[in-house]
Amino acid sequence: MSKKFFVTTPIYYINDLPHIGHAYATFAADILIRYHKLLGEKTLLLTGSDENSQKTLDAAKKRGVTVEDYSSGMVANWQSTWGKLQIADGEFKFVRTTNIDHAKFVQDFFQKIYDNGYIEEGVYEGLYCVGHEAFIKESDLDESGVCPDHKTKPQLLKEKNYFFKLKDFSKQLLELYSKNPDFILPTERRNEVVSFVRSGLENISISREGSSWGIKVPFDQNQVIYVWFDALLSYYSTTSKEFWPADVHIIGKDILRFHAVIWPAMLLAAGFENYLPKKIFAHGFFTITGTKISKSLGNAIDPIKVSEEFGLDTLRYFLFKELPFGHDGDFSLERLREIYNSDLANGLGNLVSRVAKLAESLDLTGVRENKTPLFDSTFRIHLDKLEFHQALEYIWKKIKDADKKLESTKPWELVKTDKEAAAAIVENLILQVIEIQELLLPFIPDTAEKIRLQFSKSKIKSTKPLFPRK
Ligand code: ME8
Repeated sequence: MSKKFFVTTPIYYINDLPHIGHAYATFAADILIRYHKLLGEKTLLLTGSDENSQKTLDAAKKRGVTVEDYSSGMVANWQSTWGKLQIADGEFKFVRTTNIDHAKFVQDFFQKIYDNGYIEEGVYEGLYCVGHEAFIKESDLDESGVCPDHKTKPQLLKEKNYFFKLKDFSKQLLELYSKNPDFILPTERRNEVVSFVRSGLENISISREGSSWGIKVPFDQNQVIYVWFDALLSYYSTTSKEFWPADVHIIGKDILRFHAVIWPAMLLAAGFENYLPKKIFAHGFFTITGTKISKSLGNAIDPIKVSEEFGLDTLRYFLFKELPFGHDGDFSLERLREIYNSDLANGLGNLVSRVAKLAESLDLTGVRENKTPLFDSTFRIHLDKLEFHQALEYIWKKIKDADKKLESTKPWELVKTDKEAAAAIVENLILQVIEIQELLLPFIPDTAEKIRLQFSKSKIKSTKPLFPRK
């Protein structure tokens, strides 16, 4: 039986259209899927829509449509975005939290935790931020009393709620982190979580009173299940058990505590200790000239527009080259153009076109089947740790090495005196190009496929540049 690989993206809110930040997390999952698929594994990429949120209701109201119409229209937009961005070659699973099977799974899970004694009744008195869909503290607000991320005043609640006994899991969580040093990556994020749990957990409210929107608590029709409890379960609610546990949850650093603290505690409480995820990777945030990306600020960048202008592979390359995965930084089209010209047009594109031209002039045959094993150990280590930036640097070092070899051996001059020696050099360069092409497959699949086709023909021919200078 082949190994399986299951990766998830966040299950996104649908109060707006996808922007470059959502595409970033989803491309990361896609890179892993393509990589594991090439290793011969059975793969699953799960993404979806987190619909049982107050945000969905508010967005529908603002547009004056029913929440059902709003949601189905928005979901169609998100699905078509992932299709246009060729996520997992179109073979991904999209879960909707309004799906009936999902709701049933969530209710059963809630009941199981209740039966296991980890849910108790209580009164929640405090603040709630709809932007975060989270219970927050006074100390989380800025000086003017608003949520610093959403610039909104939190709701003041006093209501009967069901509480999850998160505190009971402190010891097991700390053991989990210490036994599995790569459970939370990058390491700085892991350290943050460890000190958060060490500083003492509190039990958390996992229901809301009197709301009509959401999944009902199975034994109390007056309460709906807290949207995060519901959303986290979407990783498993409609996926086949053969894929459990998740190999990697890709998330942004904004939602780390939900994933690294609450989610494993929920699984432990339900007796799902065998299904604890293997890895949680919290990536960083893109800003636009230093400001948070948001529709309300009018600075959200549409990934489809950028990919139409510069090419999908350019966008994919840029996002993972520009920032080490896990760091924050700015997204700028100027930088994208710079990197396009330096790395793709002058780097990769130029090497491929020079080698193809030389091969054509020497009448060389392409490589039908590469004998070397796919992906060397350095590359594998980088991808296994989601070190995308380092993996790309590793590939671009190979491009530079091949360039240097071209420059130092000058086969275009050698051919005048020793055609055989020139052909031997170019044949070697063809093998180097093929090796580079294979390493590129998870990152820039269309380009890699074009190179493969060009260099596997019985007669290698030069073609138009892969990346014309812009
Ligand atoms: O939090 N830069 O959904 P969400 C990089 N529904 N990544 C960004 C980004 C940016 N500027 N903006 C958003 C939710 N992201 C919940 C998740 S999971 C069970 C429930 C990415 O629509 C990043 O991955 O607010 C972040 O964590 C995610 O979008 C948040 O998406």
